[in-house]
Amino acid sequence: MHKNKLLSVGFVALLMLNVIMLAAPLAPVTATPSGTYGSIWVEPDYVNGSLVGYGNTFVVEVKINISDTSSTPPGIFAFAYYFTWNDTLLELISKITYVPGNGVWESGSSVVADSLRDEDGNTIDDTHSYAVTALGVPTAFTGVMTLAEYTLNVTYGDFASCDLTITDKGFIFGDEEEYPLDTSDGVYVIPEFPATLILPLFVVATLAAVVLGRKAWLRRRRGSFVAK
Ligand SMILES: [Ca+2]
Repeated sequence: MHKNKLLSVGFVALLMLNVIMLAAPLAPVTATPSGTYGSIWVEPDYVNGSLVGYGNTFVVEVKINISDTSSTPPGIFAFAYYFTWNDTLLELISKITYVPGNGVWESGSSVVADSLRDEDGNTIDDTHSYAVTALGVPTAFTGVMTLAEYTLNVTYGDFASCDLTITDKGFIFGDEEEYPLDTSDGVYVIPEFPATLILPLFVVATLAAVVLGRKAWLRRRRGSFVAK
């Protein structure tokens, strides 16, 4: 009996662990990247292709955080970057691009580059080149903003991964000089064992253990009753 009670306590603990895992957030909240002069990054930084599913789309953003400190020229007048994906795993469906607004770059801006490129030479686009410069002598941009949103389609269903790569092609600051931003790529992954199945399988295994444990206990009870 004591052994059965211990087993029951174990099963309850497993069930409680299931509840805790279901309630826990799946990803930690990360702080906005900074960098010496600023940063450019992909958000979210991790995309699980299994969760998206073959033939479905997901959206990632390219964001910047331009520092405004006394040790650096305040803000940017122009920017240029490449965003690159693996064209055998993903297909770009659409993109939305932005320029700094909200009281900066008052004289408008000129889009220098907004083109899709085939950088690896397989005739399929794998890179977006985006560059914008302010006109006149405007207020330089500092702070956080989204430069572009990319909608990508999952075109390969097996285990695979690739970087969603950012290449800094030049951020021109208030003194007309180019300073490097900290860059942070995103990662796209179809895991070998889909993470989506881990939790349901754990729940099923726990329930199966409870049922089997109960049956074994009943068999022993019946056995001792017959023996009497
Ligand atoms: Ca290509």
